[in-house]
Amino acid sequence: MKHAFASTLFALSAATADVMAIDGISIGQPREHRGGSCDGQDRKLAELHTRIIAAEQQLSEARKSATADFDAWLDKLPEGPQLPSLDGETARFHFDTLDRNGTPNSVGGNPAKTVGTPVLVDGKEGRAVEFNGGDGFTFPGLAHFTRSDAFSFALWLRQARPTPRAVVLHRSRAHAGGGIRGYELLIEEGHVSFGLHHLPPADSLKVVTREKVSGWTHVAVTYDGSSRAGGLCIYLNGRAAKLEIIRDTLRNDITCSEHDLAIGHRSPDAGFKGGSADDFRIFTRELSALEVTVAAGLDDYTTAVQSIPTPTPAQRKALFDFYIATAHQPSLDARKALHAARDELRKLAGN
Ligand SMILES: [Ca+2]
Repeated sequence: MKHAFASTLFALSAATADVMAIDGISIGQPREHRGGSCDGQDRKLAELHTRIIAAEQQLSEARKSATADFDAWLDKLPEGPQLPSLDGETARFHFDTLDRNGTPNSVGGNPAKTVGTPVLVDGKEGRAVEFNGGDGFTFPGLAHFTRSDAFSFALWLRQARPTPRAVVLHRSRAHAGGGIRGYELLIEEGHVSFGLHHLPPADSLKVVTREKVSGWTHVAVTYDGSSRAGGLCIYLNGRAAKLEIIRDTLRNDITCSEHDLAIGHRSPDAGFKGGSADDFRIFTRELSALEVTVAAGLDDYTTAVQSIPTPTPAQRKALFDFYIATAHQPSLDARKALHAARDELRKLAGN
């Protein structure tokens, strides 16, 4: 599902490109002098693009060379598997208790802060929170992601009824018509969408599920930090959803220093009126598909481990992707280097 944009970038070296508008800056065209050397900045930009391409190739090579290590890792997995801990989890909200100040974060970080008067109702697991469209929570200090950061969100959702638009989760500066910058999870006529926006529609990426949701649904969003729609996945009840790409033109940053991550509401906008949420989790990495099934309460991991030494091809691929995402050190190192290069480019672009 990943876009192979490395070859495109590689073909457009700084020496040959007339105009290259990727990551918010153009290569090879005159730019305003800002007190430094334009040539020097162009050179630095070209170097970073080359570094990104090399880091992507390194990550790909690491994956290709992992088979023997993977087989050794499989042999060491214990029988009678324990569910894996999901690394990189910075927050988890069960919404089982609520007071005027907020609700606790069970992994020990910042609690959620109550906005308005959300109420607790029977949930997917214990209690859940129900919103009136103008209330919910904010999450101070959490999920301050840039477009270079990999991240994942997972939560149970239940909408009261399909509406044209319901803002479920967002960290953004304003609503869509007011100069939005940030990220957002919406339900639109029953379809789940996720967007990363600098200024839509020209500078934005957004995907939406072809499938509609109803009743309690486990929704997970994973993102790889590539600034490409192909780096976003939405899972419904633990399964990757077929997505329609609405936009794939994000070139500048999505950070929004003014507001906290929020659930249930955005003003002025259509909040998640009558909707409920349970077991909201935030991760600072891209979960693998097998990890998403764990978050969704499915038994895929257990059955895959029990299938060893004769897993089906699908089980072997799921275990391999999980291994690459969590345990294969060359892949972990390559992913870290790729993030560093992408983030340096983002900062050079001034956003
Ligand atoms: Ca709960």
